[in-house]
Amino acid sequence: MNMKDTLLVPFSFAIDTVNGTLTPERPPVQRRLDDMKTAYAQETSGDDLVYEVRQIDVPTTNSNLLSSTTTLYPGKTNGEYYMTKGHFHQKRDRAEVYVGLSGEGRLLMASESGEVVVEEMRAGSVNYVPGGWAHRSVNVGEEPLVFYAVYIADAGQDYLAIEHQGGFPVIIVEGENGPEAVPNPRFQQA
Ligand code: S6P
Ligand code: ZN
Repeated sequence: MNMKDTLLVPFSFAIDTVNGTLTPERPPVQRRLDDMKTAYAQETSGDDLVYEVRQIDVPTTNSNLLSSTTTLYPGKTNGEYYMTKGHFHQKRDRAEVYVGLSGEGRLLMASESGEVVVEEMRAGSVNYVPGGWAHRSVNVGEEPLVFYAVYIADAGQDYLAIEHQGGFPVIIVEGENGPEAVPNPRFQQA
C-alpha cells in the first residue's frame, strides 16, 4: 500500500455522553415510528422520534474504522420498547464494538441460522458483535440510551434480510419483573 495516497490527517471529536451529540457537530440521521412501521411485532405509525445516529465519516475502505453515536429515546409502541431497525452487515464477516455511554438497554444479536444472544447495555458496557450476527438495540429505561459504535468502514448495512424474516427471533417487552425477551410472533426463519 502506498501510504502517501491513503494518509489521512488525524482528527478528534468530543461526545456528549448524555445526549449523544458530537463536537464538531454532525447532522443526525433521524428515525421516526413512521420509518419503522413494520419493524415491530404489531404495525405502528406516528411521527415520534425513536432514534438519531451521528456518524463520523471516513473513507469506507477496510483499512478505516467508521464510528457513530446512537441516541435511542425511551418509549414503547404496543408494549414493545423503542428500538433500532437492526441489520446484518452487508459484508457479513464485518465485526463491530458497542460502548455504552448512558441509559439502559438490551442488545439483541441473531445469527442467520436463528441463534439469539441478548446482552445488557449501560454506561461503561462494551459489547462485541462478531461478524455474522445481526444486531438491534432496545431502550428499556426511562432516559435516552446512548452508545458509541465502531466498525470496519466497508461493512455496510443490510436491513432487507431482517425485514424479510419478520424481524428478530425475539422481541423485548415489559414483563412482570421488568424487560423480558419473548418469541417474536412474526419471525420466520429464512
Ligand atoms: C452501524 C451500527 C450503528 C447503527 C445504529 C442505528 O453498523 O450498528 O451505528 O447503525 O445504532 O441502527 P440501525 O439498525 O438503524 O442501523
Ligand atoms: Zn452494525
